[in-house]
Amino acid sequence: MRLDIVTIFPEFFDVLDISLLGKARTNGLINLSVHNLRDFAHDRHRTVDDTPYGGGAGMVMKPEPWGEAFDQILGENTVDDASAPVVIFPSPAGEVFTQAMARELSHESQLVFGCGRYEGIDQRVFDDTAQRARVKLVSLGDYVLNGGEVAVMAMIEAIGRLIPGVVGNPQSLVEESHEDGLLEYPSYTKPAEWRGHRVPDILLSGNHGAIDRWRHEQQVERTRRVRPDLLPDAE
Ligand code: 6GU
Repeated sequence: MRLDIVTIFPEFFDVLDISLLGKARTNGLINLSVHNLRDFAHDRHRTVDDTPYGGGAGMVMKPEPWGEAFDQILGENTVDDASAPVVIFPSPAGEVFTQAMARELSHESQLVFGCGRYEGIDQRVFDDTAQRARVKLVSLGDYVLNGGEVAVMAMIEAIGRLIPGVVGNPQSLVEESHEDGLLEYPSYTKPAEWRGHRVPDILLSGNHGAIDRWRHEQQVERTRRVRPDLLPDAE
């Protein structure tokens, strides 16, 4: 998968050199480029923002540097092309990011992330980009971050680990929170007793049918307690 990130803080993404995603890059499973938006601003101060038309607080990101950055990254694509790249703008005003969205996006061949700062990006950037790519505004949840960088990091980690070969044991992708719509069951390892806390006997029983049922009950109980919104009304 090809990933492009446009940001005024390229150093933010240096950590993608390490861990599982770093290995996926070395193996060629992920081809990641980080672009500095200021490289597409041509005045002496490499200005990327300006005051809002109509007044109001804060600054708005100027359209021209974004346009040039996407010209370079997207090339000749048009949006009629079903294989047109997906351009994601992290925004608290976007559609909420979910495991289902991460899985859909993990099948794409190219994702481009545009990290906004200040009070936002000039609306015409979204309109213009939508002529050449499938544009999505995506939010992590109902709270406000200073900019899109941390959100993009989270999305790339969630999407990247679903690309075949990135996570060593594919079974670990199946047995985890959200993949089956439930939170995951509690896990234990040795020793069987620690500081007076015992591992539940059932896990030491060797009865795998009973263990599977116990784990499912734990999932349902935990989901009902912490995230009842995830359960269908029937449960
Ligand atoms: Cl994706 N961006 C920003 N700036 N704030 C957010 C967010 C995204 N998701 C939640 N808050």
